[in-house]
Amino acid sequence: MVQRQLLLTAVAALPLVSAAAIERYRNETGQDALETDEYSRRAWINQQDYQSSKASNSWTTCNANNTVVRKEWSALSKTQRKEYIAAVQCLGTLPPKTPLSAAPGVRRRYDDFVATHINQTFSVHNTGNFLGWHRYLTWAYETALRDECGYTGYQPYYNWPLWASDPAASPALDGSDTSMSGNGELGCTEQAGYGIPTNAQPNILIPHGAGGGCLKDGPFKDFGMNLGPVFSDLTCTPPNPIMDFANPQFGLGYNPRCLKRDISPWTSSQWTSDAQVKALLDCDGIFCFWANMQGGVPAFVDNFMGVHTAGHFTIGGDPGSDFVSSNGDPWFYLHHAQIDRVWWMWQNQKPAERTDALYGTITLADSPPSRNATLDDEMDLGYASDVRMTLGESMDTMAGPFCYRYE
Ligand SMILES: [Cu+2]
Repeated sequence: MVQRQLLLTAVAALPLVSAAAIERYRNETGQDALETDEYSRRAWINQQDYQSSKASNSWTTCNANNTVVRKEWSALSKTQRKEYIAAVQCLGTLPPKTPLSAAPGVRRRYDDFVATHINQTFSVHNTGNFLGWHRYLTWAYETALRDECGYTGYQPYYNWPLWASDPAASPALDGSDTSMSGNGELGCTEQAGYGIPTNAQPNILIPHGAGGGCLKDGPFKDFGMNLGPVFSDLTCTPPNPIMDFANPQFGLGYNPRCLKRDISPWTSSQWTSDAQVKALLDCDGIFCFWANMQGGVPAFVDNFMGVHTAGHFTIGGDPGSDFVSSNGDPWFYLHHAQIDRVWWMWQNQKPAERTDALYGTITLADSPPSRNATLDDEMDLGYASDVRMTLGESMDTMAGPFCYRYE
């Protein structure tokens, strides 16, 4: 007990982001810190309590001493950022594991993860496994960066509220050589905006920003994209050559092109602020959390986008605006680490009742109608990872194959 108290004191004193980031946030909002970051400090304290009191085998393999920490991009040193960037670029040069007979457009190891996301799109979004499957995907990607590309750090996240008023000012999106690249060139200007959920039926219309074209700077300027898009909101980008939904290879045809973005402070400032994230974290039950995370039920009415979609449309573009192939832009994993962090924070406010809380069926928005997801459901990542797990094994970041937490 004494030992734990010492540890907790140390945790509370650690800054979650760089001094410059806090300084900027303070100048802008008059606040010294994000309210939601307090949830993350509490989450770690509660999680240790919960895990140690369970006295399970998992506490002997994963505990307070060996749990690894995922950090905000701005909390990484420039050297650490460069190491992460180099590892992602390495996945862009290694050969794919997916055979061309399964996905004709796959050209590199990075694409295995995109092909898997495209293949499983309709059974992993707006479903009971949405949070668990994306936790598993993000972890498998982090594992590939480490095991196959020599990365020695862990998956960083992008803490939306810190940069909600001006995402392009974030060190993750400022276009510098230590960023994940910045905005696209001004492009696709004949398009007035991007419709949510679709251009054809927009409940919310995001206005065209300063980008819309190919990335203009930063390490991923020439990274490009081989698969998708399927439902791109950005219309001036070539459609995938395989768009027949009856074809199991739909979206997987070879379609080499540049990465495009249109960074949208209009979107991030409205739906990814500290207040928006706090409202989500204050959800009492899993239905409220699961639904509001993804834009509500029914989705995207009453001018509500939800942090998941708003995070994707903070960069938008191609493939960022296509929920099917969106992980073709490496930005995806910083955003989804934050999705995972917010879930972890919510779970660990009341870990005993929330760790295994599940809501949703096994089809997207329950269409066609299907059974509820269960903790015994098996998940796989196709050729992206050899590790298989059940949905139940993905519920706890300190059990199963996982042993990590967030700052
Ligand atoms: Cu996804």
